[in-house]
This record gives sequence, structure tokens and C-alpha cells, in this order.
Amino acid sequence: MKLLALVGLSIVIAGCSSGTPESSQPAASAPAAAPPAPTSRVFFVEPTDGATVKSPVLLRFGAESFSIMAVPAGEVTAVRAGMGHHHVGVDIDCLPPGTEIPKADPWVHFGTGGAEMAPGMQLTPGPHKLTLQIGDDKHMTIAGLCQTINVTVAQ
Ligand SMILES: [Cu+2]
Repeated sequence: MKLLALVGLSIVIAGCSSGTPESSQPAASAPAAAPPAPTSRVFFVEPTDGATVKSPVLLRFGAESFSIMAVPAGEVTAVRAGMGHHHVGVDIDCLPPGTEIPKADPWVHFGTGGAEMAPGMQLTPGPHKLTLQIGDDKHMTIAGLCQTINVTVAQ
């Protein structure tokens, strides 16, 4: 008798939910790649945004809730979730998520898992934009893991 009541109740609930328009549900975003944890971020430690610096410009990178790792040796057939390496682009903006970062100017890959360039990057005097962009093991950009800063290189 009790089982019968439960069955009846579930039918009522099913009847209600089927009457609800699906459009009232929050739309689930469907990114091309697995998204990083919401708190993941990447940032310049050196230089700081707006700084006046001297060439060669010392570069240091930081990352939170994301693992900076060397690209595996040999042919990479699959990417490791939550792992990647740094890239710096000079006078260029962040690339859209899911873009392969070119292995050419103005991009530098830190494929060995490094988080700095010392003594630094040669830059001409004047204002420059520096973009720090994470790429996965296939050098593909990941949503949210990019930062652009502006610096001025002194004469
Ligand atoms: Cu790369």
C-alpha cells in the first residue's frame, strides 16, 4: 500500500516537471575543452603592471590552482587536465580559448615547465604589452588562464 502511494507521488512529480519548460533551466555552457577550476589563474610576478623596466626585462610568472609542468617527451597524443606551461607574447593580446599558440614570434614557449626568464627578455625602449598565456600539453590556450600587462622599457 505504501509502495503504491510512492509510485503515485512520483507520477505526480514527473507530471509537474514535464510541464516545466526546459528553457527555464540555467543554460549549461559547453566549452570546447575541460574548464579549469574556477579559482585557477596565472599572473606576472615580475614585472608588475605599469612598471618602468630596463632591458633585458626579468620575467617571473605565477600560477594558482593550476600545475605548471614540462611538456612530455615524444609525441603528445593527449593533454593532462589541470596542467600546462607558460607562454609569453610581446605586444599581443590574449588568444581566444582553444587556440594553438604559435611556435613563432611574438610567442615564447616555456615548454620545460619554467616560470622565469633571467636575466631577461630583450625589448626595445618604449611602451610594450606583455601577455602571459597558459597552454596545455598541445600548446592550446585554456579559458581564463591569461594575463596582459603594460610596461615601459627605459632607454
Ligand atoms: Cu607551448
